[in-house]
Amino acid sequence: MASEKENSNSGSESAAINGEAPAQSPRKIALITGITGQDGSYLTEFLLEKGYEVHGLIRRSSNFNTQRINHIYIDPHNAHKARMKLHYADLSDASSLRRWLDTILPDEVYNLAAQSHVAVSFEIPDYTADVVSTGALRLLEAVRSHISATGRSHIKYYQAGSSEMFGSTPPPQDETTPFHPRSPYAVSKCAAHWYTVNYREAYGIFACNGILFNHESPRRGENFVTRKITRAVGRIKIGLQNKLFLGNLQASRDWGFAGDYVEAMWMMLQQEKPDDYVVATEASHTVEEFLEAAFGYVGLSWRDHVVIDKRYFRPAEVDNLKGDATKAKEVLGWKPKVGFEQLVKMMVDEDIELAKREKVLVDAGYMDAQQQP
Ligand code: NDP
Ligand code: GDR
Repeated sequence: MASEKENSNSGSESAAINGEAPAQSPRKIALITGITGQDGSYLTEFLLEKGYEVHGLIRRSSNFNTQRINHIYIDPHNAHKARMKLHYADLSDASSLRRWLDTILPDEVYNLAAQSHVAVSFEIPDYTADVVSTGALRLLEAVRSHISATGRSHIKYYQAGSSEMFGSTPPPQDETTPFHPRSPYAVSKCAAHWYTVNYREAYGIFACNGILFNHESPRRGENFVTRKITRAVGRIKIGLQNKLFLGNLQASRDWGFAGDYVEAMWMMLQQEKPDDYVVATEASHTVEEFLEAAFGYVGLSWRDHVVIDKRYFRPAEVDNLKGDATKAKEVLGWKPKVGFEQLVKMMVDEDIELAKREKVLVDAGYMDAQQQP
């Protein structure tokens, strides 16, 4: 990875605003917020494979935060080769969003950025609301004013909605199920959902809500329960860790593979009309069942290692999520390819390899064995 990712776009910021015809691009152009996250990395790979030019908005951080996309990053000094370009912006900064829309002139905008951790949203509710709900509004408003200034009404917008919006409404949950959110994160996602519907109805913007159930991968953040478990399984198997501290094991989730879910996002934007879709595997498992599958796969018993720690319980829990993805299957032609057992094995396999690499560092004295991920 290059040491700096300066703003690298070569387009003219003012061309579109001034009404000059922008140069016709042979490629479709996508703009992704949250490109450095789990879904952003898979979506980027997917769109590059489809021949898109992909622009990602990244936020400034004191450490580089591009680990998930380093493998596809090409230094912008090789501009003719680089089809993924990164730009500094933030969902809390409206002017940066509008500026990059005017510069990049995207055909499709994917709003994946969020403070996405449900438990953390109880700790930083104000910030979560600002980024997740008002951030979506800022981006929609930037899209609206960009269209108004340029006439580029073909631009399409995807909003990353969540099954957390259903909260305590019993399963199965589909597009008609009432929302009953149970966290500041989920309430904020509901607002973002309705902002998206409102901009579609009020301004005719091609804007879609994907209501995605939990989706995981070896790139999942390490403080979400699935990855926390598979990281621990890898480290326990290799002898770097013994205990795993968890909260509520009885919550049920409909877990799919992130690589499958980004395809559904793209499919929504290829339809003739904008709409909202539930994306789910339609199978639900408890955290305990995930533990059974992950520890069992490597011949361990989770009961020998898991310790319940009340700090991981939430002020309000979502007990049972199980999606009904009939509409996505029938209208989009989407279906998940990776099932629960395969997902668990994929994640454990990768995390065993990661633990082996950590062990090399520990044995060489470069890392403390007690250092928990
Ligand atoms: P991640 O937490 O892995 O990624 C979130 C992304 O948002 C990161 O790139 C992060 O940047 C970026 N981000 C956070 N705050 C800001 C901000 N203020 N301005 C700009 N960017 C910001 O999430 P996922 O990839 O798992 O999820 C993608 C989206 O889908 C999120 O909106 C999430 O809420 C939603 N979702 C996820 C589901 C899942 O199961 N994964 C299910 C349903 C919805 P950085 O890398 O710097 O932290
Ligand atoms: P979730 O995912 O809240 O569903 O949100 P998470 O993996 O954090 O929790 C799932 C369930 O596991 C229980 N749990 C624990 N969770 C965490 N993180 N850590 C623990 O130690 C632990 N022990 C038990 C939780 O209580 C919960 O019931 C994810 C995010 O990706 C959201 O952004 C997204 O919108 C939803 O999925 C759909």
